[in-house]
Order: sequence, then C-alpha cells, then structure tokens
Amino acid sequence: MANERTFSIIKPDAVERGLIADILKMITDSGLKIKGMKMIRMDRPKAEGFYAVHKERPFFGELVDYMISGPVVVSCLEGENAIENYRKLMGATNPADAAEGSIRAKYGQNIQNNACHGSDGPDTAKTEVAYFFNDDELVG
Ligand code: FUP
Repeated sequence: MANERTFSIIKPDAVERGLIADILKMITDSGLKIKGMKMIRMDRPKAEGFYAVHKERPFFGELVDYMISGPVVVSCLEGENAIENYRKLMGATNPADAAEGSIRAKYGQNIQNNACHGSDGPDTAKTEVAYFFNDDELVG
C-alpha cells in the first residue's frame, strides 16, 4: 500500500512522566515518519469534540478531564500501512493486555492513562489529522 497517514497523541500521563522522547524514538525506529508535530493543551470543547464518538460511554467525563489535565504531543505520522502499524506499536487499549514491547505495555498505567492514541482506520485518521493540523503544518 502507498504511504498512509495516521494521527497520534502522546497523552498527558506520558508527557508528565518525561516520556515524550522515548515514545517518539519507538515511533521513528518503527519506520514511521513524522509529517507534523506540536505540543498543545486541549480545552474542554476540543477534547469533547475529539472523543465525541464516546459521548454516551460512562467513562466519557473522566476521559475528557484526563485529556485536558496537562499538555499532549499531537503528531501526524506517515508510512506504509501506518494506521495498522502504529496500532500494533501502541498495543491494546488496556496496558494490562498490551503485547510485550508495545508502547502501552511499557509506559501505560491503566486503561485511561494509557500513554498514547492512534487512529483506528482511514476515515478517523483523516478526520483526526484535520482536527489538529492545517495543511501548512504538515511539513515533514
Ligand atoms: P483505543 O482506540 O485503543 O484508544 O481505544 P478506544 O477507542 O476503545 O478508547 C478510547 C479511549 O477511551 C482510550 F484510549 C482510553 C479511554 N477508555 C477509558 O478510559 N475507559 C474504558 O473503559 C475504555 C476506554
């Protein structure tokens, strides 16, 4: 498959614990290229919009509180099969179930504070990249 793009977040728990560089190294060592990247702090409407698909879930309020609790690093990653490859590199949502060597197995603390986010398919990847980046910020 031709080059594909996906969207990544290094979440507040990982930023707070000084893990930005470690996680970015795992990402670039895997062959994914960083097209665009920035550190931001989401406000409540931004985080609610990002997780709108989970609006009715019981964990929604806590998830939003957590995502706005500190800065995050958002990036657009590119590579062959980037969406699936990055999902594999992240590991399962719950770090307790994540494959050994994956980002969440190494750095995730629990199902909420799970260190990173990655798009789950081509449509969400497109939407999520556009939710955080203008075209002129994708310079890599
Ligand atoms: P993922 O695609 O692996 O990020 O997982 P989901 O889309 O299923 O969930 C999105 C986020 O909701 C997870 F990263 C963490 C959070 N979540 C909880 O806080 N509690 C849950 O029980 C399930 C998910």
